[in-house]
Amino acid sequence: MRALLLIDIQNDFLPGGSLAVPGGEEILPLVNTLQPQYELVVATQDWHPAQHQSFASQHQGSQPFEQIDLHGLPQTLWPDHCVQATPGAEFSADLDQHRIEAIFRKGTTPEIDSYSGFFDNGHRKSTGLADYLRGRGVREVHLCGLAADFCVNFSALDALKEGFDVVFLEDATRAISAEGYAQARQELQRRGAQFAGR
Ligand code: VGL
Ligand code: ZN
Repeated sequence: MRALLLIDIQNDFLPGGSLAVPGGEEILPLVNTLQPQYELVVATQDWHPAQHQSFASQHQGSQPFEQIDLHGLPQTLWPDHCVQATPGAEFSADLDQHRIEAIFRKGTTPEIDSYSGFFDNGHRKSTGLADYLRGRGVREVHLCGLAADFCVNFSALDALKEGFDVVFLEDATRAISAEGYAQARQELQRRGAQFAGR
């Protein structure tokens, strides 16, 4: 059984959003075409409290995209994005949502970021996604969405660690940084992810 994971296809990661991923909107037609090819479609949603400590606005004198140490973990500081119950946190109106059976929210704890849809960045708290997928009989996870070098990448890494076969749908994702994605891709390949669509 195969599942399609739609990672963070939210307004703030799309044109006009506060953390727009270059070309992010280009994936939407393909993502919508792909969905009926899967028995199960699941989405993740970045869902931060307004005071989330991954936001540069919460650190005096810091700018977005700076690197800091946050409670012992390396952290990129971001513009405020995907704040709970704001329009930026909503899924794109151009995303077909009718086949999404479950939505896993992440990034809700103010002190720790959560790129992966499975665990926070410290691997302390599970979202329950892996158990949900196993409960549904899923063996193979295909990933698409935003951003290739952050949330799609870390979700794919955790899916591999959880023992799923992983396919990274390259045409249906876009990266914040091309160099960051090139590095992430090598590591994913080394760990056994497959790449489809390029
Ligand atoms: C993401 C940075 C911060 C993502 C989420 O969805 O890739 N990136 N929060
Ligand atoms: Zn975030």
